[in-house]
Amino acid sequence: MCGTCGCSDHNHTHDHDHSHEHNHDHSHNHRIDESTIIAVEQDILQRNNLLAERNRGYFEAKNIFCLNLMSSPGSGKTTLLEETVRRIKDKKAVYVIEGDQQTSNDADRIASLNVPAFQVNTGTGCHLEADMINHALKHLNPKDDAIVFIENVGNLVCPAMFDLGEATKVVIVSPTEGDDKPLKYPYMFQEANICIINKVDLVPYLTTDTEKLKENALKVNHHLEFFEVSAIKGTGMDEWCGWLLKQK
Ligand SMILES: Nc1nc2c(ncn2[C@@H]2O[C@H](COP(=O)(O)OP(=O)(O)O)[C@@H](O)[C@H]2O)c(=O)[nH]1
Ligand SMILES: [Mg+2]
Repeated sequence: MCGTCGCSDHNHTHDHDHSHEHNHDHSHNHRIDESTIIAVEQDILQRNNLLAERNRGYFEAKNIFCLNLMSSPGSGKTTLLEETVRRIKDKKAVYVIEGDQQTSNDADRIASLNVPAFQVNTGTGCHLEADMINHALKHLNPKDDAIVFIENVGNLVCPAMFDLGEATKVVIVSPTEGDDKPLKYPYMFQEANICIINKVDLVPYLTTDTEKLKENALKVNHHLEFFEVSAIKGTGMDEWCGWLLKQK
């Protein structure tokens, strides 16, 4: 997990006032006990969980429905969000928190729809954490009864391990990725409540079996609820948006 890939080294670019002075011994001949690594990972996750509970309390007090959208890069999270926002923004106050390692491209795409959007750049980090959401919420200051969408950093692994205080985790997968991804990356599918299969317009051109994809996802999480959509063509968007608006 993250302790291995190093992404838990916070390097995100929101303003904070702690010192960045390091005093590491960079020699490579020391050995780190495995239990030390586990303890550090547990500390990071425990701290994150505490902050996530604070976010959850904030959402509950304001009757805000918050969703955390996760997928590999390019599955269509931002396109799906754009189309969703277009369809529901006159019925519901909508806010979007965008996570990416670099650039404000996605927040700019959402903001051009006249919806408040806040970009978090994680630098080398490969997932969002609860403190980044807390920071974004202070900027966005969402109204009561709103929907807050979080687009996580494109990654099918690490985001699954970090609770952000959301009510619902959504995994998005597209048929271009093949039908075996739920088996190869089970944690993401285990953690999710909803699975959106996006880009169904491409199915006729691919060998991916959508039914097999769903079967594999249900093998790791039999509670998953599915939506099959094409964010580009609009297929399935009525069902998805109808479900969203019924949540609160
Ligand atoms: N054919 C097709 N392409 C899509 C669909 N949704 C997104 N895309 C394309 O997939 C690419 C990545 O989309 P983007 O929304 O940026 O993905 P993200 O990285 O998950 O946010 C873009 O070229 C989109 O136009 C879809 O429903 N059908
Ligand atoms: Mg995106």
